Amino acid sequence: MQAEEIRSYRTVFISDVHLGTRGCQAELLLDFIRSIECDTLYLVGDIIDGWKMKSGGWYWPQSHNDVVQKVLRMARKGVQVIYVPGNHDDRARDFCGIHFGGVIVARDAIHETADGKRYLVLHGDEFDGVVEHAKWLAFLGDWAYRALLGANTGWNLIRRRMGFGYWSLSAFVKVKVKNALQFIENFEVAVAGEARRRGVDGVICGHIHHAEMRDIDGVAYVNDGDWVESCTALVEHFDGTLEILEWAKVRGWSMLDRDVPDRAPRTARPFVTPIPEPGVAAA
Ligand SMILES: [Mn+2]
Repeated sequence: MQAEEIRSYRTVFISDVHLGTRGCQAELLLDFIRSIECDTLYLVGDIIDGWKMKSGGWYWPQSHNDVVQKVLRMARKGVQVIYVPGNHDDRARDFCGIHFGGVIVARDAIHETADGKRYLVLHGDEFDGVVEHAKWLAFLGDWAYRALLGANTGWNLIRRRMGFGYWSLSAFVKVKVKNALQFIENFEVAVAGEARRRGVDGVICGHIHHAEMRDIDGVAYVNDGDWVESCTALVEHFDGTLEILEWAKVRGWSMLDRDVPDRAPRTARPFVTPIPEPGVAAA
């Protein structure tokens, strides 16, 4: 195997992976996981999509298995893995307080950075009054937003030339986009408010598939994004600095490019990891 640069971080946060769905960018996530090492890994919810499992649309290729295997291996090798379940993997919330395979399950957590800042870590669906909005948001990337606004302008130009009034797509798109943006704003303010209430410096969450790092009235609001479309992770450097990594951008890959290098082992392995034999070095 080629020697490759491994990026070292104090802490890595990922969420909204949605394993078990076709939308999950498992190959990119595997590439990310193989390219990093960290002391602590937070899984900030919606890692496995139990909703899809129930509704029958379950999709579980080798790469999804590999993600689970890789994370469990990290835990075995001494990485502190903290799993904060989300609303799509809410069954795991029954296991809060339990350790399995080196993974700690918790309803939420307080993370202290190297420079002494304290962050509340939670998935965020608690602050999502209307879950439907979040589902629709998952499909709204920046490109979609721009495309919709562009379509809106063009649409009305055509309508005007044809003698129709200003209506329809315009209003629809604008209200939808405005609702979506308003939803993000409301969500961010609500989550930041919870951090303020708990007396911490900031909050780290996921859920709305929208990576962000900003100050909201003196509280740091940080969202690690998702691995369905934006493929983002939040990393903490050893000096405590937080950074959002857009992995496809880091790699210089287009999200439309299907030729993502696939270095996943081809042999199928069991979903549940057996107890490792002593003396066998994990690759
Ligand atoms: Mn969620």
